Amino acid sequence: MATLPVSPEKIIHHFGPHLNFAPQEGYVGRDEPDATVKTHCCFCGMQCGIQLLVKNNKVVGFEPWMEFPFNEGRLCPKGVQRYLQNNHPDRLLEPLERVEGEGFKPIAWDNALDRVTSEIKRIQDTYGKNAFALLSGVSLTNEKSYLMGKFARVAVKTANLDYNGRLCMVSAGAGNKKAFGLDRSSNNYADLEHAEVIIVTGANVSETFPTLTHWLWRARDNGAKLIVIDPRVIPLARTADIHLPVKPGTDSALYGAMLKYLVDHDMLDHDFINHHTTGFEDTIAAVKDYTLEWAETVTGVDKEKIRQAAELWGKAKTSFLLHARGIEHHSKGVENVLGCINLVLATGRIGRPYCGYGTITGQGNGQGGREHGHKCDQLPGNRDITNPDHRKYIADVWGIPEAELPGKGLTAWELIEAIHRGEVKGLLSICFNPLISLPNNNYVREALEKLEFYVCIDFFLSETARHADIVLAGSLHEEEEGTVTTAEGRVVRIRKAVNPPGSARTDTSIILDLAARLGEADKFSYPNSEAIFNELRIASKGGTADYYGITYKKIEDNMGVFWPCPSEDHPGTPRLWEDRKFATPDGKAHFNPVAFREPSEVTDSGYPVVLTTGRVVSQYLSGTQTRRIGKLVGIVPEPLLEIHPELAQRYGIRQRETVRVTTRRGTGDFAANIVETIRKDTVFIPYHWPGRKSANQLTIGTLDPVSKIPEFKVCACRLEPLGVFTQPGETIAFDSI
Ligand SMILES: Nc1nc2c(c(=O)[nH]1)N[C@H]1C(S)=C(S)[C@@H](COP(=O)(O)OP(=O)(O)OC[C@H]3O[C@@H](n4cnc5c(=O)[nH]c(N)nc54)[C@H](O)[C@@H]3O)O[C@H]1N2
Ligand SMILES: Nc1nc2c(c(=O)[nH]1)N[C@H]1C(S)=C(S)[C@@H](COP(=O)(O)OP(=O)(O)OC[C@H]3O[C@@H](n4cnc5c(=O)[nH]c(N)nc54)[C@H](O)[C@@H]3O)O[C@H]1N2
Ligand code: SF4
Ligand SMILES: [Mo]
Repeated sequence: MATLPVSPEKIIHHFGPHLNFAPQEGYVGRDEPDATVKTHCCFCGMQCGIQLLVKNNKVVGFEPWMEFPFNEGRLCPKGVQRYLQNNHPDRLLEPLERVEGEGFKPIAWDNALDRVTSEIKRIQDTYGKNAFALLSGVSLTNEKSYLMGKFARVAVKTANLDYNGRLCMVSAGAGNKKAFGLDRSSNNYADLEHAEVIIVTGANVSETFPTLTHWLWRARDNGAKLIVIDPRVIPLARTADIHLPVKPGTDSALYGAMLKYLVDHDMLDHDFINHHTTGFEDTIAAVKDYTLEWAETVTGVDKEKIRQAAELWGKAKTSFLLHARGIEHHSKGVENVLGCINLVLATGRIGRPYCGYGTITGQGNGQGGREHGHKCDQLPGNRDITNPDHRKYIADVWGIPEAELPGKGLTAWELIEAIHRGEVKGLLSICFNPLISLPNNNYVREALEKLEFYVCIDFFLSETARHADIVLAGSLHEEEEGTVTTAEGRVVRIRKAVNPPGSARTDTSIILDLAARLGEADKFSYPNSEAIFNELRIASKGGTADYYGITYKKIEDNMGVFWPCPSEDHPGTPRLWEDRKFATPDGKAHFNPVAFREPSEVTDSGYPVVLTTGRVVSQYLSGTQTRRIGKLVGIVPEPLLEIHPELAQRYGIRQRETVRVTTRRGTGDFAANIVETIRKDTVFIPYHWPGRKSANQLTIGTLDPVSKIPEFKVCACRLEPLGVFTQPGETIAFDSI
């Protein structure tokens, strides 16, 4: 096959087929690779297609995969650099054991795995089955996510398994299930192209889903109006028709006022509301007092701008509403999501060409990983672990009596609290770095230190892994076969390009080995990842997330298949709800009343400034992977405190001055970046860094009562300039290559 020799430097942020550079034939100045492997980026939920170049069992570079329909070869700065991990000098090449007073020492695999199983048994014999907990993550493939759910319930026999999606998509998932009975974007993103009006709320798309901007620009080229709702003038907002700089924690008031405006001006799809929904009357009753004036006082957004936004939305014939963590990371995350869905249902613009709604899933397999049972309340196929029929079906697939299937366990943050209370004594984590990612990380560190035994499976020594008794050297995305499900709901193939380096092992083989040592070899013997997928297909059959009709071959032949796909002759479902039959028991979409309530911590004289947290384009999540890649470190070397000039002046803060930020949980020091693109009452800190640079020293552990997501997006802080100045790049204190 002819391949384009493209060096990383040549791939720029939004390069498209029209970009004018002349590729040379062959691999000038480079060796011919042994193989070119079509797979997907390991990072965000876009799961851009990419080709990895392999030489001598090492990933040595990449090329765009032009034919993959979502990104058509485009990649963002992280995608361009991701190939540098496999060969990285920090890769864990063998298991490690902590030796008191000496630090980590290499240990043989057999000894490491025996120690893990004997500690699981000791802790469970002494304190009960649920005293051993597991934390999993959705950078893992569907196969591994499914396997972790089965491993916890069938091999470890504990109820306590949860996952890092608890910090991510659960508010959206809970809201979608309430409203639609199913949790997926209603349309694929090609339906953005001819949407007349697009609302993007709480999603910094240009930095967090850069290749999605292409579809937004295509819509703009076709005349779409864009409404951006964000406390910051994010890059996307600079060209928006309307930007609503909402005060963090007040979105539900904004959506309520917009809904009232639609009702008062009869901008409603009565036919859709009457025939295909329930709950409309109660929902509008809840917002009857939400005038534009009231909304302005609560949200801090000019009432005329709210009116304009409601007017645009109300009059559109086609539209798309997208949101992400900006509205979901709240103690009322589910209510915010439902507020958005109410606006969509009121206008009936869903599940038709160019009429869609969806949360933008964050992690690589954030979609598939939230369907196949490594959540504390869930079984595969997005089944409910408390539903007797669902339990029976999965118990049969797994070959165990239903009574042996554990019940609902604790969520991620509740597990940390249970460790503090002494109820959970042992922990296995895979693909999760809670010490950076959970709120109030001083409290998390104390919990890790209280554990009698902690084992971590990772390919780098993450900050959390440093607290482990045993670290098992696992595998990267490109070291195992599997599937993931993109933010659109498209199931795609992850291809193995290389073997894990040194004596590192695939995650799957580690889990299967542990299951065998726990005496369950017969239930955990799969010849390959495809065999796990084939069991997952059966386990998901008849569930709302039905993958039964999807096979590896079908995915490969079609470059992906959209679930639900209930039979092998079914083509998959890029657009949901075209038949107007929703997945709720009554087949209707459900309006849900949303009354505004304050965030869990509001500003006062002691803590007068709103703190919100999020991301930058060049770093990924807890940074374990991206803080090790020099070129990415160089783009944003350290977390900066974004602050408006007027607020900075009030505290005498100057550009690049180190500012001490204090909340009721902790303090951190951050260099100031004085910008006019943020509200005057709010500061923003990206959270990808550890130690004194960690935003999560400051954040609050209050949970949404339904989804149990922490309130990362709003708490109260105070600011103190320290009189110390740094220049960009001066404080780099992290390993890079
Ligand atoms: N570069 C990069 N890309 C990523 C990731 C990454 O770490 N780095 N992570 C991936 C993952 S797992 C996720 S979940 C996604 C997250 O993607 P996003 O949700 O887009 O990212 P965030 O920066 O967390 O938050 C988005 C925006 O919410 C705004 N915001 C804060 N408070 C509020 C509020 O109360 N209301 C509203 N309307 N907006 C508010 C912030 O100003 C911010 O611009 O990104 C994915 N992509
Ligand atoms: N303040 C604040 N905190 C936040 C957020 C915020 O906006 N603000 N966002 C939250 C969100 S949305 C998210 S998703 C979480 C993410 O939080 P985490 O899930 O803790 O973040 P990751 O960096 O993905 O951690 C995954 C770890 O698993 C490893 N890993 C990755 N892939 C694999 C794999 O395939 N196999 C194995 N064995 N290991 C793997 C990585 O090296 C890393 O150490 O953070 C949350 N925390
Ligand atoms: S947009 Fe997401 S999936 Fe695509 S290259 Fe960037 S990080 Fe990777
Ligand atoms: Mo996330």
